[in-house]
Amino acid sequence: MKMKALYAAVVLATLTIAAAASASVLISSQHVNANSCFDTDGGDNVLVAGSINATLKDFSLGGTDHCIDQYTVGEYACSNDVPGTPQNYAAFGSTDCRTVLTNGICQAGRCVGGLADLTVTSFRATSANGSNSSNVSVTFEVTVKNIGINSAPQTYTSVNVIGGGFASIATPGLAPNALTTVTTGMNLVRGRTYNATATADWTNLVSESNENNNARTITFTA
Ligand SMILES: [Ca+2]
Ligand SMILES: [Ca+2]
Ligand SMILES: [Ca+2]
Repeated sequence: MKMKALYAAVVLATLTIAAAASASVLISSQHVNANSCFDTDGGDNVLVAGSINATLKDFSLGGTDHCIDQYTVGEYACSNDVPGTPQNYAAFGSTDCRTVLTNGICQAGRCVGGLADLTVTSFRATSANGSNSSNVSVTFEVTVKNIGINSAPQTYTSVNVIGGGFASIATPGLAPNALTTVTTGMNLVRGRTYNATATADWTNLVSESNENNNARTITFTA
């Protein structure tokens, strides 16, 4: 059989996708041979990534659910699976996952709910060389990673040096699995040993799936 993409299908405004899990907005639909359409996720089901197969005359049609963008799932369904719709159509529609699940996003062709999770993966203090004064310039490098499944907007990362100082550093928004390194500097007493803690999202701008993994503490000698 020849393969033909369903994307080119004629749009029929009369066909709506509606099922238990969601109500996708119709993008396109295609008449197919009677009772030839099969959907692995049983209909307009945006919580499961499925695919459909059908035939039109001697052509094979098909499509696999996929993410149109970060928030939107593209969902395939057969009218055979959708009560109240014309029979023997294959349809493609979209659903904004934020309307289905709290903090919903599209991931691997389905909607998942979830939150960002910021954590400090590295925290380093480096003293400047070459000065003989009693003070020394110390640079702090903090790597913040989003290990959650949803994006985080811009946040603030703190560096708190006990007996030394405090800094709040603007930290860019991070997609899932993205990381960034931010820096700040302080003048500290040369030769003194300090405890310092770096904390991601210290002003608590972001709701995270784990709020207890945001801080990392080091001991260093300036
Ligand atoms: Ca699906
Ligand atoms: Ca489906
Ligand atoms: Ca966290």
